[in-house]
Amino acid sequence: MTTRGFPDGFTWGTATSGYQIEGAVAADGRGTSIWDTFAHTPGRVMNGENGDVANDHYHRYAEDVALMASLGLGAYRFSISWPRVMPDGGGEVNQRGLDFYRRLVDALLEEGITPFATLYHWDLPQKLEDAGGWPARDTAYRFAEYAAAVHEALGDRVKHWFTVNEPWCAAFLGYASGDHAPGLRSPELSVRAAHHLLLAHGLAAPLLRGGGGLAGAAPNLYAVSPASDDEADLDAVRRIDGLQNRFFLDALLRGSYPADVLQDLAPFGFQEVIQDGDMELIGGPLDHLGVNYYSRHTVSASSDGGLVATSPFASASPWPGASHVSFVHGGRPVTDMGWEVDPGGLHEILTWVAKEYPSVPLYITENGAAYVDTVVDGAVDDPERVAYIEAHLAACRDAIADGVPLKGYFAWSLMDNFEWGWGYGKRFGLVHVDYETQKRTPKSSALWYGRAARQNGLP
Ligand code: PNW
Repeated sequence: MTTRGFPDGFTWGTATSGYQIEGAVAADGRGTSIWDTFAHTPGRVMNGENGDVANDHYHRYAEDVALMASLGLGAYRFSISWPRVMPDGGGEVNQRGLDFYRRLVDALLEEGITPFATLYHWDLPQKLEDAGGWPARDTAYRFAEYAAAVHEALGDRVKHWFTVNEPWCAAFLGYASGDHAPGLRSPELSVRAAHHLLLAHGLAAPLLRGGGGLAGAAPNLYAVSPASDDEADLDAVRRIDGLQNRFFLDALLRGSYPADVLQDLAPFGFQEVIQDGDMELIGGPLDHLGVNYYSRHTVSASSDGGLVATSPFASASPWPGASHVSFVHGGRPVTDMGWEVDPGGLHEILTWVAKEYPSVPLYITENGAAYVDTVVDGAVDDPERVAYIEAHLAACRDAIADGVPLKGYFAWSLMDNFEWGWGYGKRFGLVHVDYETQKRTPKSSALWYGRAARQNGLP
């Protein structure tokens, strides 16, 4: 029993994000976000799908919270929609938008489920994009204004905060490859966006720490390995690991960007974006670090491979300074996203982070897999997802045994949802969603995971 167990107080949760589940895009004074605009632009999302209705969670949150409670889950990571709270991105606060999150949080607390709130999961108010978006420094100051408004409304109830989710995706899929909103293709803009997303974190974190709040960021990290021992492939690893992992972690936890990445990004004018005092803000105290982990990248300096499919329409590179690098298959089984399953990579990332950036408490803020699920007699049996989550939880447990300060795990996702450029075709949920009827059906993975949560260990 003990070897399958986790430390007392380990947090077991699931995660979602606002645009992916809420729907109700016109309700209660919500403003438009860049994802509304992007999804309504033909050719951006598979089958022309969008988040207008999504899982209708805005109206069904009580049912969804009851579902979490019935599964025995102790925590829930959700994101707050900036344009619900500030329809124009700054200035006037929309009380009705804040009220939704107050109702959600109260419902969670009533069931004994600890809320973990993320402030930015990619739904930038369109008004701010029109004014320059993340490449504009002002967006970081508007984010701080938004963070202060949210903290004032919810800070008495929410103690666990994440500022930005996956700034790599927001900057490089949004502004370099154009696979995500706002769909721009400029390496110069993308590196500006990356810095300002981190600056936004740095400005907001101190505001969230008031009243006993704990603040962190949630970058997506990858294990990275070379296709061969060739020097050129090792340099490809350096570049990809640099931009995906070290760029964000060094900034957040050391208050500096890695020298080699600064050099790779110099052709895009990156140095000029950084102002005096920025790095002190970005590298300020961090109460916890969220790690989103899905897979490993195997990289080559040759053009043998391709890009990782970040949307069905992917074409441009999301890797400024490494656009010559290609991604090859490492020979592991893949999920329905085409992403390789590599739990060993999670152990590698966790032990590496704990060694390089010691003493910051860690959470796995996302981990999970898309598979093709079928409903048979009102039930969904998804043994592949159970195996994926079990193997990654075992990697977490082993990392804890190796001394990694891992405090909790959030499965992505509570339920099937709008998977960005892929629309509703990719299902990451522990709970199946029928988009015709909005019926929720716990898959066998949900029942398995609930058992793990209740016994604080692998079943
Ligand atoms: C993350 N990539 O997105 C997000 O935080 C979630 O909203 C999303 O649903 C989940 O992972 C599954 O995709 C990513 O192409 C999107 O490298 C794309 C990539 C990575 C993460």
